[in-house]
Amino acid sequence: MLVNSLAEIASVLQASRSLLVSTHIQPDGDAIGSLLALGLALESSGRQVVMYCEGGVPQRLRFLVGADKVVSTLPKKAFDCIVALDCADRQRLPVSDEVLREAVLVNIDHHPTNNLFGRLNYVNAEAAATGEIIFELLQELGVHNDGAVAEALYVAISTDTGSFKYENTTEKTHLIAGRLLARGIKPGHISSQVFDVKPLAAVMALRQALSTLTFSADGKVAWMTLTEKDLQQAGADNADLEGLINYAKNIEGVEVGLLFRENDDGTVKVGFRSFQTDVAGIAALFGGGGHTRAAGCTIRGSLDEAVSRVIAAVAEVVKA
Ligand SMILES: [Mn+2]
Repeated sequence: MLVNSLAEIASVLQASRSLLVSTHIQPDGDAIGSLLALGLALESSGRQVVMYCEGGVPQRLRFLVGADKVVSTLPKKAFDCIVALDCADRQRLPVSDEVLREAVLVNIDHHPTNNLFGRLNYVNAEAAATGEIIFELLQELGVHNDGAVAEALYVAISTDTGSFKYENTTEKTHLIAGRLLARGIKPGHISSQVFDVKPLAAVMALRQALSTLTFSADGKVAWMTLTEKDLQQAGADNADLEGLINYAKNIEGVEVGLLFRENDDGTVKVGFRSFQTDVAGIAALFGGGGHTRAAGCTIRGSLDEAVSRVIAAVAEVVKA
């Protein structure tokens, strides 16, 4: 599902003077790491680059060099090229149709459900992270790949592989990580910043979520819920919820873990994690998508409705 080659993508980027590099809403480590790596590298090659991320860079990733250059509102200007990173579909990219119409849209991603919404598309579901693709793209571009870029790519790859623990981790993942370490980055320092130190709000949200932990009768499905009010009381935002879902998935005997998060706009965001079950297929029933063992969807309706509809669908698949 690659469609275009990295060489074709590189030549479009090289031909562009003014670029917008962006990533998905509610960005994770891969989103921000890929954004910074490509943005900084293109900037160092003399191009005008705007790095844009709706809501800005999450607090725990602000230690990365270049994080202060990422804008959270889009400047009113035209771009030759817009690069969407780690976005499975057009809706995940926070850029209006009007802005997109003027530019060449390049879609670089690793989600198998990517619907090739760009004018050029490079989608490699074998890549553990979009950051792996960016590593190869930078080689293709032949741009200077310094310590800041290496650190951003290391964050991208280590977060999407859960510190090289998930099934998506390949020999290539480690080879790329090795090349990044060769540039002198400090993995212990990066890991403690990214994975270990938790904001108080995240721990308070976890305490609340665990108090809602519920199981299916056979014990194979576990889920937690968080209301908008819970999050307000914890002082938590979306970034504080990253990884929280694993507390449901990682319980002995559980096959699918879920987190239901009530939004203030009458929708519920549902996260799915599994050991083997294809949860992307289940999420797709509700208009969502993602990876086989990590997926999500957003459902209109109350929290209780979302829980009963989704758990029924999950139980159906897990039973089979
Ligand atoms: Mn990713």
